[in-house]
Amino acid sequence: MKHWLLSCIALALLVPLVAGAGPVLETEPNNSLAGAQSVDGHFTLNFSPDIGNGTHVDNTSLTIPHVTVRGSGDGSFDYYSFTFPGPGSTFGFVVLDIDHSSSSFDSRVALWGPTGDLLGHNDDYDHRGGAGGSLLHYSGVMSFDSLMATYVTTPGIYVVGVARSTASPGPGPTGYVGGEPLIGDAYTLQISVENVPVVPEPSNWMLMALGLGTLTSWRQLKRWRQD
Ligand SMILES: [Ca+2]
Ligand SMILES: [Ca+2]
Ligand SMILES: [Ca+2]
Repeated sequence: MKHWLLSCIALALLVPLVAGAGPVLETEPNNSLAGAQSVDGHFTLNFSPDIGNGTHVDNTSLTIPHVTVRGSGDGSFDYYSFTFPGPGSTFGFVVLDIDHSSSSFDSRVALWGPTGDLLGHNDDYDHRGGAGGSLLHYSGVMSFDSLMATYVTTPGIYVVGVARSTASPGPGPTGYVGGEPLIGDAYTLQISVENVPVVPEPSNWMLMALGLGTLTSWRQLKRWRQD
């Protein structure tokens, strides 16, 4: 019984690795447009209560490929890149949505195109936009969490930048000036992009094969120990 339980735990750990799904953890250094951390290969259509299209009502996690990034500050800017589009498409809707910021962090988010052109940026947004994940922080309906949405049509590598609200975004290769996230700042960045490849969800057969493989490995290990 104990062995079976351990196998199940191992399987639970293996499945997200195989699927490539789940949050992407920020990897430093990612401090410049040219040094952005790629999130390609992590887009999914798994449900998330925190992913929407900027309106007050729509959850788009099941319809628009998305990736969740967990980042934190260390006195440097944080840049993330994705490749657009996937095969057979020419345009796509992009939503960049900051959620679950630490109380210290008033975010700004920005998007740069394949030639380094600044496509847009946002400081604060309606807390109801982008589905859940953002708190009402001051008067009216606004949150310190950022959100921006735009359409893209040019194939290539796009870069998302996360900074403090005091940062000034400019064109590449410089990008942001001033306002780097600081130690103690933390945030979740939701990147939604139409028409990019998604990680396929593991099929039941794959789950079963993984379970059998784990059990076999465990029995093999037990046999070795007995030899
Ligand atoms: Ca950084
Ligand atoms: Ca959100
Ligand atoms: Ca803000």
